[in-house]
Amino acid sequence: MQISKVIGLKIYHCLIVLIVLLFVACNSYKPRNQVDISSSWQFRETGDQRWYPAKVPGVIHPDLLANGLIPDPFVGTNEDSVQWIEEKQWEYKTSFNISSEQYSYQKIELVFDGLDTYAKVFLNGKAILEANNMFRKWRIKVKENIVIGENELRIVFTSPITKNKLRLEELGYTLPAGSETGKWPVSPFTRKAAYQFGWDFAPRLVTMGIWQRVYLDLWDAARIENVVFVSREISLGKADYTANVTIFSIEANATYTLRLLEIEKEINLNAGFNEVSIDISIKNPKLWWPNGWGEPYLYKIPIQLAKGDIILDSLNQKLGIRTIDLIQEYDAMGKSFYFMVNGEKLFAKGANWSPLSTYPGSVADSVYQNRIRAVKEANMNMLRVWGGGIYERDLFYDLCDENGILVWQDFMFANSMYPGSEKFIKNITVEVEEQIKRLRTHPSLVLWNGNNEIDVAWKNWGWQQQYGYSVADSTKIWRDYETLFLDIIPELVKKFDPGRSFTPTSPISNWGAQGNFTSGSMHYWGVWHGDDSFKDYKFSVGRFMAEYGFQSFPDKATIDFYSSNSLDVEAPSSHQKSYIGNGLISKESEKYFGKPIATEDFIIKSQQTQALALKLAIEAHRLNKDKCGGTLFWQLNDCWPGPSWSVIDYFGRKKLAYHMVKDRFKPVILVFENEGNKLSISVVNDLLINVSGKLKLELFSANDTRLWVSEKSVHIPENGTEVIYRSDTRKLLDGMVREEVYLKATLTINGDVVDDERFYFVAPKNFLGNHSLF
Ligand code: BMA
Repeated sequence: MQISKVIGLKIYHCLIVLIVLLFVACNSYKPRNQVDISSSWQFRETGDQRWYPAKVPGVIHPDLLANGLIPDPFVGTNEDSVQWIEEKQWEYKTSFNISSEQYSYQKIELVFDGLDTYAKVFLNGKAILEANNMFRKWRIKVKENIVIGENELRIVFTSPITKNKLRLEELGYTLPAGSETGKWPVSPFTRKAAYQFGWDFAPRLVTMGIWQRVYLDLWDAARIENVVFVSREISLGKADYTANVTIFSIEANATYTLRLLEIEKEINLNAGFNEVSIDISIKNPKLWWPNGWGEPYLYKIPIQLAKGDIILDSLNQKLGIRTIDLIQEYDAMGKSFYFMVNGEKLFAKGANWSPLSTYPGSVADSVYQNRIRAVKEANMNMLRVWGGGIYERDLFYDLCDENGILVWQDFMFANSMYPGSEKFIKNITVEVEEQIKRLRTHPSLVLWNGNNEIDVAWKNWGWQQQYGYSVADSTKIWRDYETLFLDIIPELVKKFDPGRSFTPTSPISNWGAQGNFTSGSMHYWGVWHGDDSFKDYKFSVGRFMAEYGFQSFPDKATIDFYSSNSLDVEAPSSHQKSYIGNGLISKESEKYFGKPIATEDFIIKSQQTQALALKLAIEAHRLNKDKCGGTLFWQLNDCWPGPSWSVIDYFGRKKLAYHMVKDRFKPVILVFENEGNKLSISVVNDLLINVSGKLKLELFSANDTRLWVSEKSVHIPENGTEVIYRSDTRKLLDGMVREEVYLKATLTINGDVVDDERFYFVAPKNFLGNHSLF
């Protein structure tokens, strides 16, 4: 009975396969189809009997939380009590159905956009993949393992700690490991987001899981792998591009039709990957402009791959027509670092972007939309995707394209030295190639940068002594660095994205010595990590300010989420991850805004202090736009709720500094400068036009009664700066009490107020009026 049932079933399966084969043979090809595998996922710790519902894309911590198995790691000191998760082995499984129609595709591939990180994948019990890199995409041919009807997919995640502990011992010396806080510094060995191992703004939550989309890719005959437009000539009248279309064909000597815009081409392909080139010319092109300079116009280029009447694959590829170059040239000051966009010198204004969550795959699209809207509204034109985080999802770059936000893209390496084993380098090589190919199509992408701070760290942070390296170890470690960042990665950029600029590291110059402010990119941390005061921002302007910042506390509602006793914010708390702690916030805020009278006052004062720091820095950078190519403060956003350098907190609540930055990034601003009794007002203009305006000066008493007014016409040079007013504060005060008056400057262009600024003759805490900020 049993045997006959089995035989019956086998015959039944054979019949279906036969029918399917016949169907393929007799029928025409079908269009490519993708089927998400996002439902019915379950997870468990290996060895447990019980499975729990899971969310995919996602990772283990939010799944445990959703099932009530752990407290929220973002609340109180819970982070400490969930550390056990990182050393366990976790399993995810689901089942999905395949119809005979789906099975009839010639190719069935299982695609993981991202697995975090060491994952063994089983399909219907058979091992089909061993993944080892969070930043890679995995595509596996599964036609021979899949069945019509129900299929089971199971993934086993091994802890990066367990996995790499051994490697630590093998090496014989310890590698610097970013800001990793665990016992075993494994992060340099693990191709996984560094901030998840602990950072000075992030908790240690070493996640595991299916952090990006999983789907089946079903296709017949051939599919489009990618399309890249290489510019040949861009002039006022036309833009000439070559579209390089990479197509994978199953059969050799197969003929297809490729359509791009109105061009149709018969193509004959080999089996495997083929590159087909089509030249296009766009008459009177509309250019893609960064935010503040015009519309970021995007052409949508339809591309179709067909066989006979069947469209096998199609997509709409965006094209933003612009030229962008990073100019690093020796000049009278040292060596420049600025971007030319469409032939104009750009002053970059923006921020450093870090992941939106400790669980980056779980972030809703709306959060990305919200943040990029805030970036645009704050008059920013550039974001730096920082190397201790993740290569962002496509949506991020799409939003940057659409909103004119240039992207400085770090490769994901930060504050660590990396092993140079052949296997590891091979893994990185694939990762880098994949990411270049994925992101090079975005007009917003302006720069590939090798790593965050490793060069300056190796040369200045005393790692050699700290880790007790022998000369031989030191030589080897530095050689491994050079291989990766001076050979392999730049070669890959040159090969796959030759038109894009590359820098091996950021910063190029270390802030420690004044002489370094004459060349290259700079992370200025004299304020915060050094002993400098806010006044030093003025004298610490490098050729491109890629990082600088000051911490503050988030709004009370955010603090209430993670701390039941918001009164403890001043005490060192588990959410303050910077070794500097809260002392510096208190010290600087008391200096400018006075002693806080209660917790809420402390929170506000911390935010005012951060806003003041960013104001002083940005003004100094913009005033020096001849020398300095841009200003990107640290950091735009947060990955969890807590005090940090961010101007928008984890929940999207904007701090006072956000509003300050938005104001100071306006295209045309007035800047007050005061040295001794000498007072001046400058205008900074980022617009590409010369303008004439009117400067109105008004002296007010502390209770806002106007004491006098004067007006003068001013010339504002295009894309430049100019001092438009000078005076002596003693003359202006004319015997009045400093604490009791302030000066207001208003700039109008064609009757519109473009900026107004107030100058106080004393520190904000000593001013006798009741003004909200200063
Ligand atoms: C910069 C960043 C981060 C860090 C920040 C604040 O150096 O690259 O590593 O979080 O400083 O310390």
